Amino acid sequence: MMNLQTVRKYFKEHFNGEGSVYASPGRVNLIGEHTDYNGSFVFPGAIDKGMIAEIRKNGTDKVRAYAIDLDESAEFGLNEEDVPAQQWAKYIFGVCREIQKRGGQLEGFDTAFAGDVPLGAGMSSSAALESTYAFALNDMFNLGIDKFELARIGQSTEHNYVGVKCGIMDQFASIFGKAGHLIRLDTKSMEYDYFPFDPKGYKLVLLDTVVKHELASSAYNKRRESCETAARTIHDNGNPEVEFLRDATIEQLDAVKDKISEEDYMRAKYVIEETQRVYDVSEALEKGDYETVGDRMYKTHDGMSRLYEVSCEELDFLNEEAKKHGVTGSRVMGGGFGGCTINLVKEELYDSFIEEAKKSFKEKYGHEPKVYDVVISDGARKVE
Ligand code: GAF
Repeated sequence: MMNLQTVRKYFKEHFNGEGSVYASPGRVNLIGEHTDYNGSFVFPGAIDKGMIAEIRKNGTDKVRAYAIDLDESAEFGLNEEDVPAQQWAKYIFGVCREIQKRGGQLEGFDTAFAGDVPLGAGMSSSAALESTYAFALNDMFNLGIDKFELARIGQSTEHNYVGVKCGIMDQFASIFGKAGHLIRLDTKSMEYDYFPFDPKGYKLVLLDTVVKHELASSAYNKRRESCETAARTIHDNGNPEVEFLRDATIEQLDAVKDKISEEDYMRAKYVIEETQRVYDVSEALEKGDYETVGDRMYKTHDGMSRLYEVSCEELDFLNEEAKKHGVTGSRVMGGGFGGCTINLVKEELYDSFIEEAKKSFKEKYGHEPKVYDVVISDGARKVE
């Protein structure tokens, strides 16, 4: 439903007249999961699904927002105490506040928005929303904020107004995305490069369990704390160079095993291994070696399931189905606790795999998984 006409129609109905229209996408991530708050690498790409918003200054000091998909309105001021009640409006409010904290001068505006990124599917609908407004307000109020800071504004919104201590991957991909390219981002130095991604003979497809387990954000924050505890302990025990887990080796982790909890150890082990897998995948992609890419995807799934414990029964089931069917690579994508698997499938296997996965998933869970073909697309932009 990322549809210009729809947004124009509802904006007109609610606010009369026309504003400017902006859009930002969700993302996929080939490999490098839960590495972005550990100073490590990620491999995301923006997708052809996202959020679209029409927006126009209204000459007041209030924001009037309409969420088309929910048929809900919100009105709020721009001061810290003006937090709106609706969860979706907190994202827009948070972006405004983070811009203001950085010295950006804002005034009231009217806005209507809609999206076609499935909510809770691990494709980053929230980053798409944040990036849409960060990009739009920067443009509309001529704030001159650079793209890195726009991504950080979205991330700080999550930290300070949503309560998820996320890394930078999702907002970065949504702002910096480029059609046909994955982004290899080093989250420690913030250096990045665009990696052409056109795996001849393969398809990248998402299977959405349509399951979202509760408490995902507190479980996410807890994992981040475990990683920080492990990195700090390694640092404090004779390894001053270790700032993030990305800098640590398994040997260094093993040396402090009795100083941290079993849980923190498992989390840290996963991150250190995942960091190595991202290096392996970078190299494999340069050579067009998709068998290695796929192998590491399966290993990531295994690590996310057993060590990081962010998978769930439904995701493990889809992963097993992929394996059974000879799919090249498959794993849970994004934060976990439900959502999608990302699958690298040989073209000739595609139809039979999708058919089988749908059938067996439905037999077990009573509903089919949703299927999304991945189209790697451009990042945040002004539509008109
Ligand atoms: C979520 C977060 F928002 C990202 O920053 C990232 O940590 C991801 O989970 C896991 O890789 O999408």
